[in-house]
Amino acid sequence: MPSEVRAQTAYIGLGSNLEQPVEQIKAARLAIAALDGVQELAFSSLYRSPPMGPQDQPDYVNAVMAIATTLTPEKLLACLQAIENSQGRVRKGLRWGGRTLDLDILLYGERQIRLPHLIVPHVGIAERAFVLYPLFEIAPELTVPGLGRLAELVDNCPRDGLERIA
Ligand code: ROI
Repeated sequence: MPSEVRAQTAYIGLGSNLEQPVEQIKAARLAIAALDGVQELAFSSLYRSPPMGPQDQPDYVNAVMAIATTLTPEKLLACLQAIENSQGRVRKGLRWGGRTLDLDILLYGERQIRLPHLIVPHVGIAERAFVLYPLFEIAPELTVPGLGRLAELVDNCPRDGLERIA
């Protein structure tokens, strides 16, 4: 084992539309920042957005967090899933139905990862205003591996009702 592991910058997407979404996002931010091997670098504003997918569910609150981490992508994913579970995430029911907390690894350094349970950059990132706009707020100069400049992705993605929460 190397005695020092180089930290990578990773971006995490946070979303919630059940059980006091703003509080869910704030609690998740603290839980992520408290993980061993994780340091918070930046946190976007909170955004409200109409649901993508089935419309008979509440609006979402979304945000993006930048971290420096020495965790591997798979270990980070496991930690994020543990936080989702501890905040009452129920993994059955309708696909694309409401959720108390959704934590996605959007980007992990420059890496492109294709595992059965983990695809990075996150699937659909280029079509999701609720991911691109908060990401752009904290990392306007970013290039998304395989997809190009974030600024250009934002320009090509309508806001779809996304609003920054004051
Ligand atoms: N829609 C919005 N607006 N925000 C989300 O975070 C979100 N997450 C999801 C689905 C159900 C696809 N829709 C969403 O997983």
